[in-house]
Amino acid sequence: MVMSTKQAPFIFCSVLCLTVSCKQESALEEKTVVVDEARASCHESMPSRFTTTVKSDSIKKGEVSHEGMVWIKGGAFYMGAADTEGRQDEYPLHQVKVDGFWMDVTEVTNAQFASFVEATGYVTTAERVPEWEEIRKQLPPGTPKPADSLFVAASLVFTPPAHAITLQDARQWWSWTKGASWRHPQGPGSNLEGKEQHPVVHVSWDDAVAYATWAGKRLPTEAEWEFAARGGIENQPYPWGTEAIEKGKPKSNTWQGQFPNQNSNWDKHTGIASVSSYAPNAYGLYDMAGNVWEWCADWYDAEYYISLKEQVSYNPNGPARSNDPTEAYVPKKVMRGGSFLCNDSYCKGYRASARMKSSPDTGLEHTGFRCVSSL
Ligand SMILES: [Ca+2]
Ligand SMILES: [Ca+2]
Repeated sequence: MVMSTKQAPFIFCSVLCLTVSCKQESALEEKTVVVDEARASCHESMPSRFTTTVKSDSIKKGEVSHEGMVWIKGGAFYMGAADTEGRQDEYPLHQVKVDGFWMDVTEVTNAQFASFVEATGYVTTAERVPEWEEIRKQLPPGTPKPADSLFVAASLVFTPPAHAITLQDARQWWSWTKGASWRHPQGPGSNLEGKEQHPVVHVSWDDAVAYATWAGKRLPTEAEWEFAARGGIENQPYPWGTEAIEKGKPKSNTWQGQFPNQNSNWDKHTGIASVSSYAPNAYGLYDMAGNVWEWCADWYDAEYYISLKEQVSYNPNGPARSNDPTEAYVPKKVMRGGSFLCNDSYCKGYRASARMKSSPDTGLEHTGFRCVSSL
């Protein structure tokens, strides 16, 4: 099987479906998810990176520096969607209290991540060859091993089609690209020149945890992230309040125009922007809406908010295990904030309460992170 970016089965599960017998196809269809447009996002139901080899356990905890961080005074807030714009997993609105914490004012940059890699020799998930024994854990039982040619170090790169398409299948604009990684965000022909202040991308959750450990920090809980994103503005849809995203001045790096083939560039950034290119929220935090999605510490559970029985949840740190009914076999972590690919007519991931999820071993061109510290 030839792997080319445009035609090829860049989505691993699609590849699997093409390589198994008819008898097994029905089981595999569970992995080939066609997205319900009403609930779609720019990367909903994307495949896992399919390796959970964690090298982060060899990273020694560093000494935290508060440079580039801001103290977020804790407090109570209502978590979830206060309007009718939310997805099902954003309800019910519920009261949460979080203790104070330090938070990076920007997404972690390529320059910062490069310092980490230089200091530790860390190799990211996307730079490693996937391992079948790990892959099979996230597939329906009995799934046969796909062709060896598909086991390559790769990551998912945004490759927009030339014409308008229906938005039912995210595989149309994501390509499983050999050689794509944080060092080569658009694939082997790309590099980080002039992108030192861009957020690092193609980092898995495991990579983000490794960096945070080295920096003496941690990933934010989902509750901390949303509390911080709201900047003290209660029950409003965006980190800046209520103004519609395409009214007034550009407020964040998202997608304007017809997704995914036409970007009007109204916000002056077609792709990823340098961190802090737009105004911060009231807590001094940049890009809490848009630019890149940000990993949180918590497992994702579509029904987590429903499960909270307490009147007020104190420092909630997520469910004990993942629960994504759309992909039952794949454990997923929470991501927040939306990205440069989020569009008002489609994803709306930049809403303060919007939740997204991905498997901890997945890297994508629109996914990064920032860190927090309690100390
Ligand atoms: Ca943009
Ligand atoms: Ca962001």
